[in-house]
Amino acid sequence: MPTTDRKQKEIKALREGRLPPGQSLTSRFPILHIGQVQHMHPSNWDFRIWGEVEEEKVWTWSEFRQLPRTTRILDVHCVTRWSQLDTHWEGVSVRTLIDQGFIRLKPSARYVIQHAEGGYTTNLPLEIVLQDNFLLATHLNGQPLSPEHGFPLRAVIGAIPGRSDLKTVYLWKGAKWLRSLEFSAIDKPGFWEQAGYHNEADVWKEQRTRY
Ligand SMILES: Nc1nc2c(c(=O)[nH]1)N[C@H]1C(S)=C(S)[C@@H](COP(=O)(O)O)O[C@H]1N2
Ligand SMILES: [Mo]
Repeated sequence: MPTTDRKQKEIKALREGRLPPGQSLTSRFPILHIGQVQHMHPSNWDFRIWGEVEEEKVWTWSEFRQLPRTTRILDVHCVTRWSQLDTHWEGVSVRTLIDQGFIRLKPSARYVIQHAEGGYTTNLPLEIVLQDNFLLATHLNGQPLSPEHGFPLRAVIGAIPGRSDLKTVYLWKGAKWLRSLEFSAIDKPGFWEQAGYHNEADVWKEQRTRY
C-alpha cells in the first residue's frame, strides 16, 4: 500500500493499542528464515508428538488432516520490527488435541520444543502453547501455506486484540516446516534463544535479546 495509507493504518493500530513498542506496520507478509526454504511433500512428511507423553504419536499427512480444526485471526510481530495485523490462520489447536485425548501428557510436561525440518528449533512454556493465540497452522489467509511460509505445517503465535490475558511472543517462536513437538520437563533454548535472543520474548515488554 502507499506510504500514507500504511502510515494511517499504523497510527490507527497504535491508537487501538495493537502495535507493540518498537514495531512498525507492514501490509505484505515478509518471508524470514535462516537457511533454505524446505520443500516438503505430504507423502514424505509426518508429524511426531514425543517426550513427556503417555503415548508417542506419529501422524501422516492424511491422519493430521483428520484432526479437529480451528481458525484464528492474529496480529503477528517479528523481532526485526515488522508487525502484520489480522492474519487469518487455520489449523489445529494443541489445547484441543489434549482436551480431546489425541495427546496425553505426563504431569512432568512443562515445556514444548518445536522441531522443524532443516534443524530449526524453538521453545515455549507449555502454558503458552495451550493459549488461544498459538496454533499449528496449515492455511494462511484461506490458502494452504506456501513453501516459503512453512508448507505443510508451521506453528504461529500472535496477539488476539482485546485479549490482554494472553502472553504474546515474537513470531520466531512459531517454527515453519514443523515436524515434531517435544514435550519436556526442562526448558531447551532453541536456535535464536541460544544465539542470544530473549528466552521469553514478550512483545509488549520488548524482550528482544538477553543483553
Ligand atoms: N523453520 C524455521 N521457522 C521459522 C524461522 C526460521 O528461520 N526457520 N524464522 C522465524 C521468524 S524469525 C519469523 S518472523 C517467522 C516468519 O514467518 P514467515 O516467513 O511466514 O513470515 O518464521 C519463524 N519460523
Ligand atoms: Mo522474525
